[in-house]
Amino acid sequence: MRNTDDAAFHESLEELKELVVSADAQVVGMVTQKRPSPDSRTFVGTGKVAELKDLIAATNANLVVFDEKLSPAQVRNLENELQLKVIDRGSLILDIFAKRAHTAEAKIQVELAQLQYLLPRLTRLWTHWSKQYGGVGTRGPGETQLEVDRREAKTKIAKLRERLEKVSRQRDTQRQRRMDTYKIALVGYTNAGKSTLFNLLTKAGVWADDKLFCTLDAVTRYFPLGNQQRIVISDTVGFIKKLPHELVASFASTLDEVRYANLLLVVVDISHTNCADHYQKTLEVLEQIGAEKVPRLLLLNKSDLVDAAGLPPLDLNFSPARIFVVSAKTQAGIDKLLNFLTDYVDIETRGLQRNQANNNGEARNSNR
Ligand SMILES: Nc1nc2c(ncn2[C@@H]2O[C@H](COP(=O)(O)OP(=O)(O)OP(=O)(O)O)[C@@H](O)[C@H]2O)c(=O)[nH]1
Ligand SMILES: [Mg+2]
Repeated sequence: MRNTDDAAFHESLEELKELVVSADAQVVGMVTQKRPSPDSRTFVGTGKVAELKDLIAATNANLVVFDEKLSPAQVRNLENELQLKVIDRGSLILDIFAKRAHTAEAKIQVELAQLQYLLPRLTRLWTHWSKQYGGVGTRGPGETQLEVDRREAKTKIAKLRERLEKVSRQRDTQRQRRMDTYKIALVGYTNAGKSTLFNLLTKAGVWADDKLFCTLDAVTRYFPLGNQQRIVISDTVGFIKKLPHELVASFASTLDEVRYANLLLVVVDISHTNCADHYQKTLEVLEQIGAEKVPRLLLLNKSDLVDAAGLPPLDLNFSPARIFVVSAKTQAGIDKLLNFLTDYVDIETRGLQRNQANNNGEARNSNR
């Protein structure tokens, strides 16, 4: 709430609304405040807290969500004053992740992030609230764990880290086995259309929906392309602004699919008013996870919803030959993309095989 850039401020709130809906809650009212710096006790000022109280009474709200990160003390103070559960954007995102986590790995990752991010922000109110309302902001694999004594949390965190490392090692082994396989990963902002494209390209039935964070687990499938036998493609978790760093850290092993890919297909929803912003955020996360050097193509998706010809260029530094205007819905532009990919991967895999042959040769020579 302290953003001075008006447009970004409102866009962020619009996105928060989408997040609330994706967590199966409903928005009944909104309060904004601009001030040079947040109040250390209650984030917003005293007047705003009073305004919030009135709004809560008028709308019968049972949860307040803040768009910015709150300190554990601010959560406590706000809950005391409002007598209502208070969560921040990070907790809300965690909640959506918790709901969508299906594989063992995703569950451990969410649980770890919950213990690190949520535990310090939980108050006595939450147990009661969680039972009564199903607990947006506190449910998920770590729900029962969150009732543990805070002193036990450290031990739990250490145990979860250990389990995650084990899973990560298994992934490494699988990846080693796939060394001679060409790996493509779909990446991009949440709701860009990655899973829809993935399904179209692989005929897999991965869940795609107009909700944020449908996909949590990286799904990898063989990708039939030309005469190539050994290509896999992965669908991955979407990115978003103000993602709690605890969550990015926990999902590091899933995001390895991106880091170790041979080619990234960066998907952008060009029909979205904030697509340039989403694209920037995607580039930032790619850098954050050490994937900035992986070669990429740019897919401008949902072209059926806009006049793509009239759009300003998204990235002037990007080679136009590597930008594809597509629609996963109408399949426009997909043939052109597939033709390009077939040739590109063909050349690249020949390069890979040459490198591998050289490496093998060197190994033989050094063994002499
Ligand atoms: N009109 C139109 N809608 C699309 C297109 N591609 C995807 N969608 C819709 O956009 C929504 C999001 O698609 P997903 O494929 O789930 O997006 P995602 O990037 O996988 O999202 P997360 O997994 O949440 O990160 C769905 O409702 C899709 O039907 C497209 O080319 N045109
Ligand atoms: Mg998806």
